[in-house]
Amino acid sequence: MRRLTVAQALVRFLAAQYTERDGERHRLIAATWGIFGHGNVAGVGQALIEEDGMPFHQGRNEQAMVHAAVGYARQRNRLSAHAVTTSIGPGATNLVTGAALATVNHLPVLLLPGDTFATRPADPVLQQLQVPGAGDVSVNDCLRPVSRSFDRIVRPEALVPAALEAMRVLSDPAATGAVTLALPQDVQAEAYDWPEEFFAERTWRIRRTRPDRAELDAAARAVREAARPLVVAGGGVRHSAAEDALRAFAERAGLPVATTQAGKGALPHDHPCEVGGLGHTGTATANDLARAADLVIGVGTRYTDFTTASGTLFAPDARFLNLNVTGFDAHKQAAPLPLVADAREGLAALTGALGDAPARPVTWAAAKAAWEARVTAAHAVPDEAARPTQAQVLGVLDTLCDTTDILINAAGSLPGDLHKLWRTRSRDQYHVEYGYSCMGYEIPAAIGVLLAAPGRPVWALVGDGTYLMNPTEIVTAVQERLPLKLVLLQNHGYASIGGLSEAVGAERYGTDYRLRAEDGSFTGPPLPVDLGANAASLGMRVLRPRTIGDLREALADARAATDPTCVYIETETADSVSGPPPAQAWWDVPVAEISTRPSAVKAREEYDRHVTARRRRL
Ligand SMILES: Cc1ncc(C[n+]2csc(CCOP(=O)(O)OP(=O)(O)O)c2C)c(N)n1
Ligand SMILES: [Mg+2]
Repeated sequence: MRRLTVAQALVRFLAAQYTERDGERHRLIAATWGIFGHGNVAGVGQALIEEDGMPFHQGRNEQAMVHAAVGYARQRNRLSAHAVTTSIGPGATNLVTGAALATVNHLPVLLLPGDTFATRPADPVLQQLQVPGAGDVSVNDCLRPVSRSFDRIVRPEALVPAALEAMRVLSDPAATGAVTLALPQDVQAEAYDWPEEFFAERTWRIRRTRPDRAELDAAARAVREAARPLVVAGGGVRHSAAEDALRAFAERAGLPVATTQAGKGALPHDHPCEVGGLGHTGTATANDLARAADLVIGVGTRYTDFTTASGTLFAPDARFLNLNVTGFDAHKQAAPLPLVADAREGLAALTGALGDAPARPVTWAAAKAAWEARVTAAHAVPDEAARPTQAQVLGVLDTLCDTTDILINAAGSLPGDLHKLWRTRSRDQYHVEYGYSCMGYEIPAAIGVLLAAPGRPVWALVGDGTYLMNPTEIVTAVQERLPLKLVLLQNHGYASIGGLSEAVGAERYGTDYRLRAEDGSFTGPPLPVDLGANAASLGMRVLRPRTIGDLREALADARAATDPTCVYIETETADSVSGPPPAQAWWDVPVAEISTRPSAVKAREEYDRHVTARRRRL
């Protein structure tokens, strides 16, 4: 028996948990992020001092700490994760967005919010929200729907099964996401006699599920018989480290491989089988192949609306073969051919089951080259003295990056531009969080990636709107001496949603950052903000290029820098010549069915035309 508080026992337990996959062992919970308040300072906070085996990082905002943990877990292919401790009340509810992001993206993070007293000596205590008629509910219940697993430790001994179950979920490839253990403030500090074996080292094997024989036979037959198959590679390829297996499968069968945002980089951009992004933000090459495909082979994809062009991309009679570690995703698109397995195991088994069928010839080389020419055109710089468009910023970055660089982004117009234009050189270079597309993910996630991949150039690409939503983790990068590279693109508001607003007849309403004008509208001059000065005030070195020529120097300087460096640049509005190629497939954003405004009436006519192409698969 060992006498410890609940918080001390939990931290000791977490420091002894490991994962194992492919013969390699990793810490399951490699570090803990925290912001202390009365709900965790004397419990988990005190316990962290006593535990040498648990590194600690100090965050500025609870949501951002979860983003940092998620960035870390993705970079570590889910073999290792972080915990996040918060106080109760606002500290705990600030976790909700981060938890949802983790769960949507199937990325493990352990959340340890403080909770109101289990013993209820004084109701309410500071920051307690009481629900009349439901005395057992606290604000932490907001975390239930966004967590893969939720438990509240109202008695010390309940920690033992709850902690073990939390580790099981975190390390299960089919179940993982945010896992919450809510820790009432009084229980955290309570002492208990723990069985010694609770603290023994435990290794959680990350399962590589093999396919079912009958599912595999049916899948292999479909691949052999298909006339125009297309592979859709999603984030599951990355999580499973299935890139080599995917390459072998694609080469062996002669298959084009299109990618989702989470799957981009599964093959390097110049591999003959790689046909680029798929769907609304995808390439013409991939989308044309998708429209013609008779068999869609989804590998580790959730088939979001961006991937399927809101149900309009694939032919009505296309068949779907879905290789996925979860039955839920394997049965998407009313799939007649689910293949429930780990991506790497499933791809290897499929390759082995192809028999001696010859590889199909590559028929898409000309289309791939044509798209490549469009990328080159979008990057082209006719005048070094001009202000760059966003695509030209990406073009300059493209000339500087090698296989070691990692790009992080999540929202705005950048995910679309990157999906269409970025030439991904290595399997972990493209880190775009588009499952939750959460503004403000970029800077904290970059910190998590830097912790997971020290020495690599890590770029957070951030729009001005995104920056304003969550810049404060810059201070954490400074504190941790991490060479964060922040590219801050100033275009005075929401270029992405502004463009979308115009397309759906909403007239860019409320999307530009402008002063309120005499008539009450936001049509005055751009807001007099200096985001570069803001980043500098938080401790970053800030470079302020104005022209494309300056930008080249600034980005090269930032890339070589060993201190946190921001490149703050005002971008030029792109037109149809200087911008990235337009969308090659639809995205469903419903338009007002009736309106007094001609722009909305016109947009609705357009919308109705598209809607007729939508196909529900039953
Ligand atoms: C937390 C959050 N709130 C709102 C949105 C909806 N949204 C998507 S893009 C965007 C604007 C992004 O602006 P900025 O970062 O300046 O990028 P730009 O569109 O100018 O490229 C908004 C509000 C979101 N994705 N995330
Ligand atoms: Mg902007």
